[in-house]
Amino acid sequence: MAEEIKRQSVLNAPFVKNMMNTTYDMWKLGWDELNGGNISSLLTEEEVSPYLDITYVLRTIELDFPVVELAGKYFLVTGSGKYFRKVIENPEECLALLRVTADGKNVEVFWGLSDGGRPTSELASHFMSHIERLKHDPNHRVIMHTHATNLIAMTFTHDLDEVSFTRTLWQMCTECLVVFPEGVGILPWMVPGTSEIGRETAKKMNEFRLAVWPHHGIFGAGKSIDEAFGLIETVEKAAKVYNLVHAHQGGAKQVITDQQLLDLAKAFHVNPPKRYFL
Ligand code: 2HA
Ligand code: ZN
Repeated sequence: MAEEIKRQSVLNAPFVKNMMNTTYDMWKLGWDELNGGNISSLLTEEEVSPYLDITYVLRTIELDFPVVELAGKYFLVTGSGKYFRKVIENPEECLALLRVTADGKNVEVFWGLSDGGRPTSELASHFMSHIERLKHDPNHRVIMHTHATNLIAMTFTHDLDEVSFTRTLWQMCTECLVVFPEGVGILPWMVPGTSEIGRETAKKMNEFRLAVWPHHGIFGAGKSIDEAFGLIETVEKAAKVYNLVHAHQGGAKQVITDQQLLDLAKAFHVNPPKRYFL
């Protein structure tokens, strides 16, 4: 008789706990009202198998955008229509652990979405962005989307040119240039939840780890949930400073200068593209 394998509850898995805590933190920051926001985290079979029987598929969900590049890869994702506020209370309903099938046309669910739900409505943007980021960084793991309040506000008052938007962010807090020396990408306004916005977001992920969706929110990519969150948190902080300064009559009396930005780049060994400097 086959020896019974003792598995720990997936609720004890560090990747599930981190997702529960981070979604709650993001809701508390006011970024993820209602069902706003979604996260996907790439996992290895070695990480997943101590917690789940990977020969036992609960159900298969068809994708309308094939992603053969991700065949066989495991992801923990937030569910469509689920509230970040509730993930911590009910992870098994709000999250899903899944694997992309060999043909890239379906995902197999191993755990979660216990009420019969579907993975995030932005799965196209997540999966296509993972494909792009993995080309640049084999250690890439996480795509995070959120409705960061100050960043959204800034997309109404600032022009949406990538160079000038990035420069303004860098000028607001000294460490911004060091955190995202490649700058931020900006999409045109588009209808969310579609393969088209997925393709455009992924195109930006070729060059950037941050892609702004004007009047909607932001996508961030990282090697971990903490890194993707930290990137977005840094942009959101700079956008908040921008909004505070511009709410002030007369606006900024001085900003961090180009020479100071270049001094920072030199001191921290980062290489921001030349086009950002006037
Ligand atoms: O998950 O944020 O963009 C809801 C959204 C869609
Ligand atoms: Zn959104």
